[in-house]
Amino acid sequence: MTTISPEEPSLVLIVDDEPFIRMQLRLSLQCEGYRTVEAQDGREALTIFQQRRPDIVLLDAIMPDMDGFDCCTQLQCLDSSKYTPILMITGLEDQESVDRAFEVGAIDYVTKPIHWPVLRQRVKRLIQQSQLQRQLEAANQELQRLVTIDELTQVANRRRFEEYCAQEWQRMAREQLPLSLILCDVDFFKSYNDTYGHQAGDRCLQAIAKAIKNTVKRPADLVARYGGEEFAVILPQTDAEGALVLAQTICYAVSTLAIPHNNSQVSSYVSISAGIATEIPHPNSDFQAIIAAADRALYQAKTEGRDRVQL
Ligand code: GH3
Ligand code: MG
Ligand code: MG
Ligand code: MG
Repeated sequence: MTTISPEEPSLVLIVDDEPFIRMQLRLSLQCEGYRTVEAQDGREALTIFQQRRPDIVLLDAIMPDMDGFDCCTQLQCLDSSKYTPILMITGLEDQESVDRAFEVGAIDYVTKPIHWPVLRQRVKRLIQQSQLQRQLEAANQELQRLVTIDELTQVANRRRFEEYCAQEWQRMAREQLPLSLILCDVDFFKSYNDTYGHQAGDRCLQAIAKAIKNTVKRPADLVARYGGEEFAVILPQTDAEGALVLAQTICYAVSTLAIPHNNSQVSSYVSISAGIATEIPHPNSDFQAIIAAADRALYQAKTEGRDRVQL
């Protein structure tokens, strides 16, 4: 993005049908250190906007072919224009034109003849504001990622798991469809850490999370790190049979990672046990019920020998 880079001057798209005004603006803006690009009507402006992604648009209102108002409307429809300020520069001073300019998405309005000291400040401030908005949006996205993703394994964290489980429980209750939950737990992981070290243990968890994630393909399914060496998979609109097939595929995927585990009592490689629960939720019931049921199934898989799936 041109705006984030401190080395590269901001790019101004000048849109006006009068070559003399374009030249005036170009020279003034270039003196201030901006880069400029020009269009002589709305249609050309749209094309150049998409090619060059300017940091601000200075838009004339009256132009042949496509005028500034229509151009502004069309620019608003582009995802890439989200934070790009559009400043209308026009000879139209009547209330209707001013109102219309703001309605179609202009962020500011300046009348001709251009008062350069004012325009200069407006351009500078509008670019600064949009850069700040972009940074805020990026910071927000990062924050959102941090509160929902498990740092070590990059799958959803416990908080996101609980939130999604509650949401899908409600949805399945409304639609009276089955919700399945798979809880997976690494077998003899304490002794894995004791044998290979905690860092190797971390890498093992990362590999397992990746294997589960690669196995679970539907967008509505959620893979989460439920606890230390436990992973959960939420499967909306999935019956017990479907969950069983997926759990078996997950166990197989983990076994084919072939991570040596000399002190496991069930295999020479790292294995997992999985417990499955499936329910068509009763309206007003609590989603914790399905977690407890999956946990019981997991406990049974452990006591019956590990490296297996229990429905
Ligand atoms: P079981 O087959 O019954 O599940 O035995 P287990 O040894 O896997 O179970 P236990 O609950 O005794 O031990 C879990 C181990 O997981 C202990 C803990 O140190 C380890 N663990 C939990 N979180 C992490 C982590 O983030 N990184 C690493 N390396 N180890 C972790
Ligand atoms: Mg004009
Ligand atoms: Mg455990
Ligand atoms: Mg374990």
